[in-house]
Amino acid sequence: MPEPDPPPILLFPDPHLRTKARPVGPADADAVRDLAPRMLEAMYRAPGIGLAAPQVGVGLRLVVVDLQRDETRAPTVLVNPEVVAASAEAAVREEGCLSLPGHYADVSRPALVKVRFHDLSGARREVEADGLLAACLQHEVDHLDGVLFVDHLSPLKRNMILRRIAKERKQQKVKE
Ligand code: GNR
Ligand code: NI
Repeated sequence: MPEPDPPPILLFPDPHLRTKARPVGPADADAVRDLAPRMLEAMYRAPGIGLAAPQVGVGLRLVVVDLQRDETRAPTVLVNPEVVAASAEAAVREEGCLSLPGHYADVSRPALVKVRFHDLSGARREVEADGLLAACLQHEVDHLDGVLFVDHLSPLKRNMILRRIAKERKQQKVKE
């Protein structure tokens, strides 16, 4: 199959990243079938392990993930994903985001989550995740609600990153 055209990934502070996405409905079937492979392509090229539709400017509750490290691909498309259970125990892991490239911070989240979603064929699915997948799925569902990983940091750490981004943007403008 030819590789589909990947949409550009929007960068903070694009307002799409702060907009709550709406559930995918039956009328969105064609749009989702077109968009999901293109989101996967954008994610692989970045490269990243997950991508949410708001990151490409689409306000739908649609996520793609693939944690596979070698060249064998194991894509998962999650339509209307929901975290339906989360452990009391938390885990801390370093996160980054394709919409805040080059910025990383330790984020604390529930260590285990159960995520319910629909696949591309409409079948209801559920995944129990721990480790990196648990963090990634929570990070992606956050995107659907306009939440970024920096929102989970202390104000001090968050402002450090946001100030660095503001400075980079200023430098970028000087160069243009
Ligand atoms: O590529 C990504 N890596 C990552 C690492 C730790 C926790 C979450 C992630 S998701 C991120 C891609 C991205 O920005 N998805 O929205
Ligand atoms: Ni992200």
